[in-house]
Amino acid sequence: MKFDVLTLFPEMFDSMKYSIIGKALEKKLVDINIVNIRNFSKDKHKKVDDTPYGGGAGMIIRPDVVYDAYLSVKDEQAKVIYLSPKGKTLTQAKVKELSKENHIILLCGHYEGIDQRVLDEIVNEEISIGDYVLTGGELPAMVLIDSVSRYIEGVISKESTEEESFSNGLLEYPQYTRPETFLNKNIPEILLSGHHKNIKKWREEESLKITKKNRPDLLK
Ligand code: 4GM
Repeated sequence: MKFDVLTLFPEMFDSMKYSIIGKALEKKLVDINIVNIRNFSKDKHKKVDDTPYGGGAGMIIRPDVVYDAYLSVKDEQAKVIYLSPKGKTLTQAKVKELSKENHIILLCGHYEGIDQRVLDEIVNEEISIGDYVLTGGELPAMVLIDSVSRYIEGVISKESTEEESFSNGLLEYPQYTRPETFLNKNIPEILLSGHHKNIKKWREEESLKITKKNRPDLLK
């Protein structure tokens, strides 16, 4: 899977060289190409934004600069995603669907916004990672890359995506490891029984309990 990221803050993506995504990059299972939108400014001061037509606060990123950045990575087969609080909410089902793509181009905007004409021209999907506003689309782009990459063969084990929250529409059951007693608390006795059918039943009940408590909306 290839990701191109169009951003004004390329250094923010340095953090993706760590942990599981870092390993996936080393193994060439995913490729992340960061494109600095500012490199496409024709202005001698490398300016990329200007004041909004019609007035109002803040600055708007110019469409020509974003378009030239896009042309540098353009591919008719690629899906172009704009990360914005106005987008459709990212869900695990959507993440799974996106993992089937070969090439995704992510456009990171700012609170100041991007001229609508270039968005109308190049964006296939507007996606939000949740109902809150951030200073930029970079963290949402990293959230999308991380969540999608987990479904790419070889990044994590198949079993890891099979028994996790949302995989069966419910939140995950609690997990325990050694020591058997911690701060005077024992682990649930059933987990020591070796009775796999009863353990499975207990885990399903615990899943339902935590989902009812924290996310009753998932049960509707
Ligand atoms: C406004 C318009 C995405 C703000 C476009 C981006 C939250 C999300 C921004 C933008 C963002 C989200 C930048 N904040 N909920 N801020 O996915 O790119």
